[in-house]
Amino acid sequence: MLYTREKGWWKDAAIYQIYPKSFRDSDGDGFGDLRGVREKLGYIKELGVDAIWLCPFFQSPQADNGYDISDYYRIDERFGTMDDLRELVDECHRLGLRFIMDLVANHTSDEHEWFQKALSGDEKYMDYYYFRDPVDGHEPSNWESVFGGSAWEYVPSLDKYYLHLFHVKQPDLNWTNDEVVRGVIDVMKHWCEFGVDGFRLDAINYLYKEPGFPDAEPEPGHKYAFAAQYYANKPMVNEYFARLNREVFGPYNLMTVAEVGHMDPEIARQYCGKERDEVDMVYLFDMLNFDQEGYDKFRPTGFDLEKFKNTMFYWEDEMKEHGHLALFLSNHDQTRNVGRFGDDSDRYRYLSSRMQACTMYMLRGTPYIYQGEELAMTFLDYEGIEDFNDIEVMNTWRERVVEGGEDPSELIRIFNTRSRDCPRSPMQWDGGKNAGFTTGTPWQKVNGNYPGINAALEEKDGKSTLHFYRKLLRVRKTLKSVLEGDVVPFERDNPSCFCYMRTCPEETSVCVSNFTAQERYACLPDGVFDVVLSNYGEEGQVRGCVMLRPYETLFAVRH
Ligand code: TEU
Repeated sequence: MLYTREKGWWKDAAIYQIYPKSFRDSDGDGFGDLRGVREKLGYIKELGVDAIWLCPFFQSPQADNGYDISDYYRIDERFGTMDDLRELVDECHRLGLRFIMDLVANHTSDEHEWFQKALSGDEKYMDYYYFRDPVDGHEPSNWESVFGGSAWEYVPSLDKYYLHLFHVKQPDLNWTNDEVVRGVIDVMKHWCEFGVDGFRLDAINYLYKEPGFPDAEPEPGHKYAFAAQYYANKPMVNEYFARLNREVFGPYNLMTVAEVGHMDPEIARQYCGKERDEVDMVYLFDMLNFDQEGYDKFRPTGFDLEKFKNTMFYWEDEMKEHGHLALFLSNHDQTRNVGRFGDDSDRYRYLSSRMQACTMYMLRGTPYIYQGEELAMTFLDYEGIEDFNDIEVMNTWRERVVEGGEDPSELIRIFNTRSRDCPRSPMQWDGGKNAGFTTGTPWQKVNGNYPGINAALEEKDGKSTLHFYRKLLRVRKTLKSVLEGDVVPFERDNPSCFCYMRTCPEETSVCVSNFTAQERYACLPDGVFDVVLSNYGEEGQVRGCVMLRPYETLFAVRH
């Protein structure tokens, strides 16, 4: 059964993000799969979301957990079969859930047929990627890969280097070659015909690289340089978006969310502005990186409410006339939020997670809830480097511990709280073996706290984070001010509270959240407000200056 793709459905939708490898394993091989996702669709539907976004499940050597695709037309057998996907998509549609696919078009796997042909010296396919001659026996430029080290890899048999902004096994595609663009368009059309309802476009603002790959300025003492100014958001990206829109997104009436980093608002407005036909919304992947030194997540600086407020209010304001933001607290690249922006101790985990959800998801935009966030899943408890998997962790360990001599236990602590492995630990379904994720040996270790933190327990406890998320998503849909209204900050200088109004001609609502473990006051705008959401179970009306208990949040509508 095909679902009618209705234009603009995403405007008041909420989306659930699934990392299939860690979600639910149906066949005991330790690896989450498509059938596992299908088993849990009832749970997802009940949460109150409108769509699911699945991270990549295509054939892949898994060097970057599926973001390195070797065949865009095949399902990796660890995830299941084409029939499993058919059943999953059909079942989503039966339940009224849309299906969003992750499209990785900036690079392929080095095991993709195109790259294999390029490696064999076939010039046609060499031009599908960026192969360049050595310069004075070295890399063609000093660009650094996102995961550390040079972004160029030498191929002795060709005496050339190729560009990989990410993993060495993720060569960048050459989008200035029209055959590449047509190849990607074919892939997209294939999946549109299959019945997907939208694309999350991975690292999509990196598609065009400055010709000549000019050297960038390295940090003092560093060999390679962060060169985003030469590959992020080049004007050609607008043209690629416009073409994809003309040929695919428009004709198939797809929802599109562009994962983009290093953004300024003017560019964000170009990508998803109302009068342009490019993409529907932007997912600013580095939006929450205000608690670290620059782009280095492993040099945390601590949570700073002022910076958090400034970031959110700034983007809301910049995008208010044109554009649509993705709202998120965590994802498969960003650590668990409850301890990051609050307190994940037994005492405050519930209060803090629910307060963060209310603060973020009642803003203007589309909520993206990442698996396990609705259970207030926490940081990891791994003891040694052997428990970790991610490439970023491995590179950082080599640089800072093996070569740099830093304290290994301190780095393990940082990895437990900041790494990409953190949100990728298996979903905690119940208190049984491996948290109900698998009957086999999980590909990544389950967090030891699962007997006390899992979906079954959350289900039983009416005051749980899970129940709060369900209520929040329900309430959100009923309020015009939340779906359409402006975001108007108040108590801007309050060092402990995050407060804003949502206003539209018909209605005014307020969100007040205390981000500290102490009692704090916040003064509401004029009027009497009916409480519609509260993490302390508050009911009734509020007015004037309210005393907020530790991590208390209130969402209320003017009477
Ligand atoms: O990420 C794009 C990106 O540049 C960042 O999210 C970056 O990988 C991350 O901050 C590093 O800590 C996307 C995917 O979300 C990510 O999982 C992939 O590794 C990456 O693209 C390559 O496909």
